[in-house]
Amino acid sequence: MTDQYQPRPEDKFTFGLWTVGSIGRDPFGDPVRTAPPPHELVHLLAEVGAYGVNFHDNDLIPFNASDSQRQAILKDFKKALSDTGLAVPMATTNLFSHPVFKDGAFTSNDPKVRAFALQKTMRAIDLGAELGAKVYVFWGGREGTESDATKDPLDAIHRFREAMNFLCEYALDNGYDLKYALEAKPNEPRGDLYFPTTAAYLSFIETLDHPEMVGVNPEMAHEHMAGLNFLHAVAQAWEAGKLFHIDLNDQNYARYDQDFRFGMQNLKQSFFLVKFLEDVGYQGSRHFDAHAFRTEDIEGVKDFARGCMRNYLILKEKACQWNQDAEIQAMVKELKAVDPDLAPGKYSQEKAAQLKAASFDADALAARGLKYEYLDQLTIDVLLGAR
Ligand code: GCO
Ligand code: MN
Ligand code: MN
Repeated sequence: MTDQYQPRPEDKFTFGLWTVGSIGRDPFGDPVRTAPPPHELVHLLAEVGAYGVNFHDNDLIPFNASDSQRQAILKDFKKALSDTGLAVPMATTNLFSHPVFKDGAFTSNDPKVRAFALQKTMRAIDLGAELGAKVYVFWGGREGTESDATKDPLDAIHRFREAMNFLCEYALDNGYDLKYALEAKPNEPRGDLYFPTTAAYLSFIETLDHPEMVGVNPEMAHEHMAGLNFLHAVAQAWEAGKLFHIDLNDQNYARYDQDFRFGMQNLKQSFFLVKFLEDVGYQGSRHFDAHAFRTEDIEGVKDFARGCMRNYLILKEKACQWNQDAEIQAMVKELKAVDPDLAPGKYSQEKAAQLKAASFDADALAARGLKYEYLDQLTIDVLLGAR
């Protein structure tokens, strides 16, 4: 499809090696595709028009790779990056695949496992920094429990804090220009994961030694798994100056992490999300943490990747249309109306007394129709191309 919805580098569209490299394994079935090596995935991403590629340490360098294997892989990967011009904006650690992490990494009950997780993460941070990553994501895939008989939740919080404080100092000590982004998920693969929502991380971050270095990486599917409104989580992160990264994908509510193509399922939520990111001027990566259906071959993987970016760009255009629609904007303006006489503003005894003495006709206020049905329908008309 060649039209105005072609991705450009300034759109900052990124994919993980693990996303376009997904081999379609699920708990019930074997792989349906073979993953091309990382340097070929870089070329695939360049072909579909992405701006950048992100990775877990072991997406690039297998867990047991020898030094010479590591050197060879890195050489090919760096060549692919320079041949295509793709950036590496983000990197992360795989702290969930190896069975050693079966009871968690930073929160494991075993001090040896916790130490190993720190070692693995420091090495992965070195790798990310070497390749130019500016954001480092922490998704605690195994940081949780099946039974609370097995771990004290306070210990888990303390251990996680100790690890994050240690790793902040590590980045500072090495002069890395790196920010950390914490990614919440309510469950899966553990029965319950600690810090289940973006909001949980936002409050935790303030308890760290270097809160300025640490923000969040909210994922659409994760908040939807918890039945929450993703836009509201993103808005809270943004307002706190903590939206360092974002994982875009899609899925139905109340399911496992389906990782569908962005924009394919919940059009309206996706629309308001894109509109928000564009309206506030979010400058970070638009990272698609999703993968192609299990029915697809490598061409289908490209269709999937193109579709994520295309849907974002179509929704961005719709957001523009919504912002320029005279009727919609007149209504929005009215909703944002302020009355300086009634705004509580900063507290003073005088202001409090004045407010307490004011008279309100609550029944008359309540009787007004707010026209939200109409405004929402205008939105649907824009979205469905009927306007
Ligand atoms: C998941 C997560 C991961 C993380 C990734 C980056 O549900 O599997 O979303 O894909 O985003 O590990 O940290
Ligand atoms: Mn996920
Ligand atoms: Mn994710």
